[in-house]
Amino acid sequence: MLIRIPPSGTCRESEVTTETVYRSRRRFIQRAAIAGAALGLPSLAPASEQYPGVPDAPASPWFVGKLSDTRWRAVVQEDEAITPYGDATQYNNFYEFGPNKGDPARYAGELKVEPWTVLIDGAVEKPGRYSLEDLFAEGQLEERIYRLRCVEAWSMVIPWLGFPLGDLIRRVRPLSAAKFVRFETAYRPDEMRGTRSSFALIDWPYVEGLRMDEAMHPLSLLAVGMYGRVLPNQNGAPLRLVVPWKYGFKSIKSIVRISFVSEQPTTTWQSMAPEEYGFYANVNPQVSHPRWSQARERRLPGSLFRPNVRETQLFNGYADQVAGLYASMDLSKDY
Ligand SMILES: Nc1nc2c(c(=O)[nH]1)N[C@H]1C(S)=C(S)[C@@H](COP(=O)(O)O)O[C@H]1N2
Ligand SMILES: [Mo]
Repeated sequence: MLIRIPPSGTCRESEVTTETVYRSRRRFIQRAAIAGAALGLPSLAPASEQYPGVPDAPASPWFVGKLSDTRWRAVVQEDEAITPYGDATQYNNFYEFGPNKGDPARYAGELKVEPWTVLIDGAVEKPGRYSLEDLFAEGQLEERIYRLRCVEAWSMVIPWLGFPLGDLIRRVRPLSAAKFVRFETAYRPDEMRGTRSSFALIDWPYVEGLRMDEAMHPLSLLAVGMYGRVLPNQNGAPLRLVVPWKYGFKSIKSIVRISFVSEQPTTTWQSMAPEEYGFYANVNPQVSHPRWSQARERRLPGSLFRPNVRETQLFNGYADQVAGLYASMDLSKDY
């Protein structure tokens, strides 16, 4: 395994993508695009060539514009196969559309993802209701190939397309009172049939949160796409969080609100079963869930006869990058 982001303890964030590298890369891409156009060549491999068989999807002009200037494969798991698109889009957790793994694929199409706005509020200099286009006006799309480890002990490897969360946070300028970031999913009973059931135990909207330093970490991503295209609705269109060193439930989908707050937010799973799901939810093979071990995981796709089981890694394999965030914490207490 190789991750091209150096350990957080030993590098400054500026080394990850310095402004000059970023600008010269953009210039290079622009020049390549112009040269390619002159020769009648495509400037960059289109998404459909990188991911053959993945269906194209209609996308807004701003997304298409960003896609043409994507930093492909910015973070890569060199020796782990990408989960087939079919598995990543048909085996989902998105309780707003129902409790079964197939429900999101079946029903998430009922969610209207355009137009979409995100409310930025709380302790921040530039609060407001932003379109995605405004939110990421200055951002360059990056492809990040990350493991996703669900607390239910299955995992996938997904090529996300998104923007570093830290860049957005810097742009809206949190005030010093901001210690945590709180995220909220859309709550639209008319479009989300899972929220209409009176049997659902969840108190909607779905809420998640990160400590400010976790949110600023270069691995934290706001995804708008995957497999070279826009996010399918079942995966959290049009905007979802991806925090690869934490259990999947932290990676909140279909975000409509991002709040800068001074207290640790009450999050959905933690409030439902605090002994089972913590606020931190860092992937940890040594801290069992009360009802099952977290030492191993089923990498999808698998089959009854070949379950494809592997050892779960501390921080989902991203310990070199993120362990420093938790140096003074007892991970068995702050699970
Ligand atoms: N709003 C919302 N976000 C959510 C969930 C959910 O039920 N509602 N499920 C979480 C869980 S438990 C997991 S494992 C991941 C699954 O993401 P995927 O379906 O894209 O693989 O989404 C997370 N984000
Ligand atoms: Mo999950």
